[in-house]
Amino acid sequence: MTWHVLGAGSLGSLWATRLARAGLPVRLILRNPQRLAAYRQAGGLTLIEAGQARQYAVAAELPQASTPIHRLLLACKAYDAQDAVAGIAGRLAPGAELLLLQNGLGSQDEVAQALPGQRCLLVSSTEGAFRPAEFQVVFAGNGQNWLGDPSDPRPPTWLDELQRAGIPHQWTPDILTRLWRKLALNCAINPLTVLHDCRNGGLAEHPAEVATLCAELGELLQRCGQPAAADNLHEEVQRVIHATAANYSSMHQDVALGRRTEISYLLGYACAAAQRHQLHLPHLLQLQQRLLGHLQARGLPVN
Ligand code: NAD
Ligand code: KPL
Repeated sequence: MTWHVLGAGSLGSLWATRLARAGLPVRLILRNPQRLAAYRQAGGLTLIEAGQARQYAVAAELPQASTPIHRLLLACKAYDAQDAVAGIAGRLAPGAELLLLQNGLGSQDEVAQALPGQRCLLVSSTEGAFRPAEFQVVFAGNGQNWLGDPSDPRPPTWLDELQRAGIPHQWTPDILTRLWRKLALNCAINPLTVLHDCRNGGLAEHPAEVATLCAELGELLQRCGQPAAADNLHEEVQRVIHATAANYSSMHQDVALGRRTEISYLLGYACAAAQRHQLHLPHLLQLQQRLLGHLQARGLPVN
């Protein structure tokens, strides 16, 4: 069964090269003829791991190719997911499976609603990768990929292929807990690093702000039926701030590079959920307003 990977960005390239390295059939789906021509010119995807670079000539095609898709890794940003899937929906075979790699929450529902009858597996990834150049990826941080399907606890039959490819993974019936927990961590850390213009470790100088946000996020998780995701949230946020002290958060990097953030699927999703539950979380709301103002002032999208 061919793995179609939509999006030759950081994580898409990381997955595609490891699958190809294991001899598994992989095809990249690139956005348009210009990207496809540039990819062919580059000669493949290059994975840089522990300082060693190796190129893999992974096959590539356009969204409108005619072959059916049975298994798709959707590896674009959350704000691109719905449009990206619309571009290949007509190619999905009956019973096709999609792995949704997007951070945050909201995009998964948008995709699933557009594809009734297809199985959407959700992925929460703590691996780290970045692109030093087009069609090159640096494997920057070991982590885990949690996979699950909120509507069906049975694992898919192909997890052994991830094993063969050396892609760390764990099937979990509680994928929503994982996604909510990561969303809460990202809401407690990422916006503050942008507003204080600091590395994650810089938040150790703002303990009261972090504690207040964690308390509100904990309330939100409880109200949204995610008590396990609320467990010891403040302690874990402090642990992550400490463990990743030297790093800039992903949102800080996006803003610094003038790139669109995934705010609508992180803090935006959290604030909308609070509103839906008529839960008053003044500090979270104020954080959202401050962040939106910051993005607007820099000419960046606020969605
Ligand atoms: P990225 O921007 O590096 O890659 C996304 C790719 O998708 C881009 O190449 C883009 O051109 C492509 N794309 C978008 N729309 C497309 C379309 N319609 N057709 C074809 N290609 C399309 O993003 P990333 O860093 O790989 O992140 C993907 C998701 O994974 C995000 O939600 C991110 O938050 C999450 N994530 C990333 C990391 C990381 O270390 N990079 C870690 C954990 C989670
Ligand atoms: O996931 C992160 C990010 O930067 O997006 C961490 C390191 C957990 C900070 O929220």
